[in-house]
Amino acid sequence: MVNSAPSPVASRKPSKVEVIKENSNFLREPVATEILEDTTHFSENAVQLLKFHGSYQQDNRDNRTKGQEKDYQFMLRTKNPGGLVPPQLYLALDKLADEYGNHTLRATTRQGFQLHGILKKNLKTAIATIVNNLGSTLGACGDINRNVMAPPAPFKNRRDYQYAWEYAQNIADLLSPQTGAYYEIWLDGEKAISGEENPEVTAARSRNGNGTIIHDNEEPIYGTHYMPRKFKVCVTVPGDNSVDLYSQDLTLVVITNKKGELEGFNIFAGGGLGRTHNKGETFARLADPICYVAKADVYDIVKAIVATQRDYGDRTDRRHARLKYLINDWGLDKFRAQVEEYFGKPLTPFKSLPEWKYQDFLGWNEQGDGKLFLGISIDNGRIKDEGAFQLKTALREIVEQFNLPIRLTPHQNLIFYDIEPGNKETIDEILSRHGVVSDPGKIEPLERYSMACPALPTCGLAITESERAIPGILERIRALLNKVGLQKEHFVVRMTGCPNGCARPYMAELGLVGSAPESYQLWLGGSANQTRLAQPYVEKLHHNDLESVLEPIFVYFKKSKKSKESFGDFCDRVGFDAIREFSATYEPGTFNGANKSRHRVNLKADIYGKLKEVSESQGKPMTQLVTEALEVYFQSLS
Ligand code: SRM
Ligand code: SF4
Repeated sequence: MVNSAPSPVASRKPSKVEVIKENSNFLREPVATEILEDTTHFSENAVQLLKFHGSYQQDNRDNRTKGQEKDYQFMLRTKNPGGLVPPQLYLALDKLADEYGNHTLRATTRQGFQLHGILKKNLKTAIATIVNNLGSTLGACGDINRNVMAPPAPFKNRRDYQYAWEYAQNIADLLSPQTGAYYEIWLDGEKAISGEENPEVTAARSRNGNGTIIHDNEEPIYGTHYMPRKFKVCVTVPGDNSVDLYSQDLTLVVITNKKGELEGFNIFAGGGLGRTHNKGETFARLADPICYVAKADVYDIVKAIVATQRDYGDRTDRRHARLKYLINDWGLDKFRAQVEEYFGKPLTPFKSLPEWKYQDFLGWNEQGDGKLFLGISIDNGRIKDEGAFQLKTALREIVEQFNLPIRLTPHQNLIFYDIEPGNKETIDEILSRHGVVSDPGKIEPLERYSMACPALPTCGLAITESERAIPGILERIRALLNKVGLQKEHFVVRMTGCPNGCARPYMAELGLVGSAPESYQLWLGGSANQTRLAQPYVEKLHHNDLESVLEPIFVYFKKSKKSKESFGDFCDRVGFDAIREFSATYEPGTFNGANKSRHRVNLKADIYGKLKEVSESQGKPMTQLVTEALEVYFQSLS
């Protein structure tokens, strides 16, 4: 049985990864042995454990050749609570990317950095360099609490923001693995010099609240088996949804009193996006409001929710192991009752909150203490030099010259802060000399609000392209919007190479989710402030069919949208039946109301019925389907 508490699934066989964790001596073996071997890659068991240390074994899928060993390389992911990256760490990562990586850095959707392309023989040096420069990769991946997110805007005159960063850091510390494995393996046993942990956190870690702690264990909060699956936390302030709060396992919202002092937190739980195509039992889910807690109880409620998932989460089926499935299976009442048991007292009701807003904080802004911050857009998080566009060099030059701290944003962008106003001009000059735009008004808004995951060639789970495909896709969407007369329109587009949802496509107004080579599931109807789930509109949209499927939808939107209604809100309001109906009878090219000359042919009722059915399921106009079918037929005649 896993841990001490009874689990409803404990009688079923634990998954393979549970056994690997159990036999690992708290994340040590077989990584500790295999890192010393002169090989290009790790064994399957070590690969699973390596994730807890912040690294994935990958191969460059562009270089796969039948019969030859894979081109093995490693991805390293940093953990930066609230996206905070000190200048020293940034410069170290920039150098590591050139010395051992693929010359790029990638800002992630959870406010971390990834390095790609590191060889096994350089992995230890790379991790040690990160730790010695105030960073860490411990727990960036694996069945454990991941990077804790917080709003990136460095407002110095907003106490609520200060609390969000403070508690993001403290919760990250509370849930940090306690095993010595990381330092033994990567730093030859030397504990890193890191910031002092808040004594309240240290006390909370060992305080037993009705079974939240596993006694006499190297990991008092996690136990020998760690979590059943990844666990994701964010802390935000009322109104600021820059963190995509509904997609997290656990969200804390800072609640202050009239004087701006911290009183407590609203708690949401059970969000998550990963799913698998054609497996209806897997799904994206929004987090539910759970309760309010006073600030003195915040660590105990975090521990109570972690313990509930630790002890009752499914350890037999990894596709059903996230907290969202436990809450979905149990219902909120049972979940709250179990949390209460670990918490030791009744949960108090959630406090009302204002509407959520999504902001990216790009461009120059006052930070509230006389200094400035600058949000810089990074296309899909990829920091690189390419031709006249020298983003990587520009960022390095700015950090070297001004020693500026950074906050990574949950939208794969970056914010420099604590900037003396007198340095604004020089920073703008450095950026423009390297072809980087600092004025967000000059960025194509579709690009500004879009995200794509890395997918090919590094991600082993990618079904199709994402990061490399999205620039072309956005250009085509813009051209189509212009063509139908929606030049000023823009919305949130997010793309992933598979259904795992790393760029959170299910929260987008238009989501493209890899479903087959060169094909995507099309999701529509999310909201601009990321508070509503989109729904799947087409299962397999070949990218060549993008225009024919989207044109009728955009035309319908243009004709029937309410004033100021966004694209996602429109799709959600009118519903897919209406969109399909409109698309099926839509005549391509008639968006200006022009009455194009038509040629009518009669079809038998059953053929017409089938045509309509296919048109609706594929999202393509009937005229187009008939044209395509006849083209094939005529070709066969010639
Ligand atoms: Fe992710 C797995 C990249 C955020 C859901 N994710 C992966 C792996 C490690 C592929 C693998 O397992 O072999 C990807 C590495 C690709 C590469 O080559 O670098 C990967 N995920 C990313 C990043 C880098 C995407 C990005 O564009 O930035 C993000 C890193 C965040 C970080 O710094 O920690 C990233 N992944 C997310 C998010 C969004 C979020 O956390 O806010 C999600 C959806 C939210 C969620 O977890 O529900 C997400 N990633 C997944 C899943 C599906 C999990 C599930 O519950 O089903 C997998 C696959 C898995 O865990 O089995 C996955
Ligand atoms: Fe890979 Fe899929 Fe995540 Fe994209 S969404 S990075 S393809 S796991």
